[in-house]
Amino acid sequence: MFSKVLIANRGEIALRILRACKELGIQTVAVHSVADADAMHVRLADESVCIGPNPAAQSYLNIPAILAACEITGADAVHPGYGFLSENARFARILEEHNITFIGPSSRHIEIMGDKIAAKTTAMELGIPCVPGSDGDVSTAEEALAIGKKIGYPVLVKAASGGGGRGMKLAMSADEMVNAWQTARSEAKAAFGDDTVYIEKYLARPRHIEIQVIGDGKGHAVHLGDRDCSLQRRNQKIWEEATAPSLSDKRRAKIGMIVANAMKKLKYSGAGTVEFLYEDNEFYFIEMNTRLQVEHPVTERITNVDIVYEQIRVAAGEPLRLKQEEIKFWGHAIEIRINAEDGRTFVPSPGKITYYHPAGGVGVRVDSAIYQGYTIPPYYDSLIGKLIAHGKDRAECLQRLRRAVDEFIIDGVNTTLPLFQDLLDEPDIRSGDYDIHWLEKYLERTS
Ligand code: MV4
Repeated sequence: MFSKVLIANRGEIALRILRACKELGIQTVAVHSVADADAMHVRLADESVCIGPNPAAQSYLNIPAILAACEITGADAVHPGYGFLSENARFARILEEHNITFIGPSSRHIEIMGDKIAAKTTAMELGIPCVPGSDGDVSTAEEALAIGKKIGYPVLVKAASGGGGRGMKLAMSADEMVNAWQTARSEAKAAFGDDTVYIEKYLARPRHIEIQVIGDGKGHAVHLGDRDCSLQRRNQKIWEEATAPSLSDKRRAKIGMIVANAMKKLKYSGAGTVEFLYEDNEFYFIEMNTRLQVEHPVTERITNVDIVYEQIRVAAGEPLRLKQEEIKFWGHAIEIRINAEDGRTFVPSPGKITYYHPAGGVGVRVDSAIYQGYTIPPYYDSLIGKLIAHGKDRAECLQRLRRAVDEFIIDGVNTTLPLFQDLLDEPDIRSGDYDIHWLEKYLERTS
């Protein structure tokens, strides 16, 4: 096992990782920007190193500064959390070369999944169902038209270096194809320095369902079930639940096994998420995230698996203790994201927290690194906490979530908590009947 882990992140996820390290008896190093000197993860870590000024590019993304912090403190592993350097294959490779363990998959797997064409080709080879589309990149307008004719419109032109919704163009018919293809290419070139694009059949009203996996890099892997993350706005999820409300146990078990078997074949190491669009009872692979995700707690609640603890153990070369047949799914969990933002306009609201009273009680978990008197800096993501409710079924989970949202108090900044009070009254939310476009339509309808 590692003796000292450096946590290359901030906020609630830095604290989440710190907690797992403490339970494993591992010393912790926090790194922070100037503005984060008073942050909770810095206070609770055994050691801390200031790695640079406030902009993330000069601190949390500053690879030389983080390497120097490893050297100064003698850390033997780095946990990247999510965002920042968590899916940076170059960072993983540099650590590998310095004999510091990157707590995550191999740089090779990060690289494959970062290239959306390579990811899709790999998924297909591993027997994962994919959206019908081009066989790799589409480099001429003639090819684009031929694919449109073959798979039928509407189609989406996607950037190979994109992901997370960036760099996509819709073509409703052949008339729009050449323009969509050309625009997607030039936008991809400008955004990612790579004009490689591919084409897929456009799914009009899918749900976003993802499968959590963990592997040991030696051919053992398990799935930890599914999450529905369809409630999102501009590719920012706000509400995630496990298990997915629309899925029968039979379909759930089937896709879980397909993904677990694929991860075994790939010899995947660490935690990962395979993302699907789900429409008319069919799954279509879109991307794989090679990191721990914001919404991992809903899976932890229904499986009783501490994902971060297991992630650290497999990174240290310990065998995966989990056996698929021993993983049981109990009840239902919902996570809501508390952002320091206006709940309607989503305008960020940094500033000082003048009063803080988190929810608690049966079936409630709060992951947050804020405290009364803390000043939320304006430089980073506005996620300040996650409220996770759990119950024997979705109805009990919703009841506890409503009770917990009502009792949560954060004063001094605007938060998304009032939005969730409204959402919990919506019939579609109560019945679980929503797709990836539901929230944007709701916000328009109620503005
Ligand atoms: C799609 C799609 C419809 N059809 N692909 C957006 C994020 C990126 N991960 C993939 N995305 C989509 N790909 C096909 N063939 C619709 C989306 C999409 C979306 C997907 C998941 C969650 C939210 C979304 C919001 C808008 C569009």
